Amino acid sequence: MGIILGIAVIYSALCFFYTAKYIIDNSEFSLCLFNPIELIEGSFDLAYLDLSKYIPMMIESYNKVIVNYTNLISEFVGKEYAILIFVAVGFILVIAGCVSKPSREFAGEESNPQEYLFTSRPRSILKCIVMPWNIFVVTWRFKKIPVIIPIILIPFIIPFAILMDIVLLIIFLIAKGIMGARIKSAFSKDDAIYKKVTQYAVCPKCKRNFYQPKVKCRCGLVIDYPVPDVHGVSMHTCNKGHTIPCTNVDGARGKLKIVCPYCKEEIQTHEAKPLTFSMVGASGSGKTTMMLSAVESISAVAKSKGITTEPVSSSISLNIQRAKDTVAPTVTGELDSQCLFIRSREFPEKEIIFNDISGLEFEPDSEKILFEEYYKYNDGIVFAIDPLEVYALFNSNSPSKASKTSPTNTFEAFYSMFTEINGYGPSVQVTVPMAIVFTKMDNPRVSSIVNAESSPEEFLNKYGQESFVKIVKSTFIKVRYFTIASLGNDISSAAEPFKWILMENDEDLKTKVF
Ligand SMILES: Nc1nc2c(ncn2[C@@H]2O[C@H](COP(=O)(O)OP(=O)(O)O)[C@@H](O)[C@H]2O)c(=O)[nH]1
Ligand SMILES: [Mg+2]
Ligand SMILES: [Zn+2]
Ligand SMILES: [Zn+2]
Repeated sequence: MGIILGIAVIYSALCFFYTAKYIIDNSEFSLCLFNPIELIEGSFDLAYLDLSKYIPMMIESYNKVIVNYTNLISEFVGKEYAILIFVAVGFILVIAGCVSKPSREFAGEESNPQEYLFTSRPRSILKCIVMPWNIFVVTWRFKKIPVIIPIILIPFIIPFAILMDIVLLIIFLIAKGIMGARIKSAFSKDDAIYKKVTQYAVCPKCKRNFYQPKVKCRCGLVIDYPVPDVHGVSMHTCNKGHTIPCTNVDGARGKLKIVCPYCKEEIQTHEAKPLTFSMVGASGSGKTTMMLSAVESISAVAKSKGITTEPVSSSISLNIQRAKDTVAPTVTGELDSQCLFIRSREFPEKEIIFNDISGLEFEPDSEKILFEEYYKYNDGIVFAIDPLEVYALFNSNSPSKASKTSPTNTFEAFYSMFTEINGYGPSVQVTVPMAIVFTKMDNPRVSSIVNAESSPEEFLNKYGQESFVKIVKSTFIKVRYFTIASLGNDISSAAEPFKWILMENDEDLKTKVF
């Protein structure tokens, strides 16, 4: 805005200068336009167009009108200075209008409180045309009565306001074109990077998934995710005047305070590509312990390669990882997903999200929306099985045996919700990787019964879970069985199911981390 207005003010000031000269020389008014072409060949003194040569009738009648004003003071200062004083006052009122507050009103709506660019605010052309006349708005807003002053002086405001309008409009339209092109190219560049590096964002609180979140300014105003647009090309400004980066050059935008557009909670996304695991399995099957050991083990591997991992949720913090053998069972109502950021100089940041609620530990009805999101956006499913439970169930003589939790029951409950939410038909082939994990292998009793069979599948077949093995195989294209220990001397196996899923989903992690 400053540049556009600056050029317009300088040009009209030059016009005023020639006009003033004309008035003093001729004791008469004529509007003289500065003509820079004349400057090249002629002298500075003559570099103007005298409008009385082109529209003599108009200038003549104009002089008849203003004589009523100038006569009031011409007795005291002489005719030429009387005209000059009035014309100068008119010129000053026009300039004052242009730089006044109403001309600098760019605030965005309440729903997105950030300032517009001068060239992109709503009805910007109209607002540009109104600028030289804004002295009326200013005086009216001030105390209403003072608006009489510009109304009385209107004959002196009109010539320079019209001149200013024409000059402003020409420069404005050129600037609008240039800004439009700059916004377009900056936006497509930024959007291409975002689509490639980040893809989308996930809320660990409400599990919903969206292209871009909202951003909270340091003053508390919540604005749309800043991207190069009508609010700015590299910086945006909130309605209270704070600047906010609108590209992720040097990771600036990734450091902003993020707000979920749905639940409005403050979250972290860092412009990191989210990779989401959903943990499935009966209560006590070892999901939470496996997740903690996996985080610990992945962090150790990453560290040895100069990669930083940052667990942001308290439930997977370092202290909890260390005390995992005493971890409290997942409590109903504690629904936040766990997030871990992975940073390296070699690749863009990644966000690993663990959805550690089996879904079966809750009434699906009361948490329906949550689970809809939970099972919709998945990069992999980790299905935990406690082999000892399978074994005990098979050897049990209890008459209520059929209703006890078995991998088949758990899988069926999960599968019906999973297919319903995703709208899959009965014969669908799911491409999401499915890791089936036998936990607690550090326990000698567990490892002896499992290792007695040739493979985990054989174990399940032998102990009454053939149907589970079959449905999983027919539904999921990518299935892999793992046997892990989350406690004991060596917990590195706990990371294997997660590594497999990460490698299936992300080139950077596949080639640079594992
Ligand atoms: N020995 C051993 N115990 C485990 C292992 N994984 C889990 N547990 C124990 O099994 C119980 C249930 O584990 P938890 O992770 O809370 O299961 P969740 O309900 O599926 O999250 C806890 O007492 C854990 O200490 C393991 O790999 N080895
Ligand atoms: Mg748990
Ligand atoms: Zn949310
Ligand atoms: Zn602000």
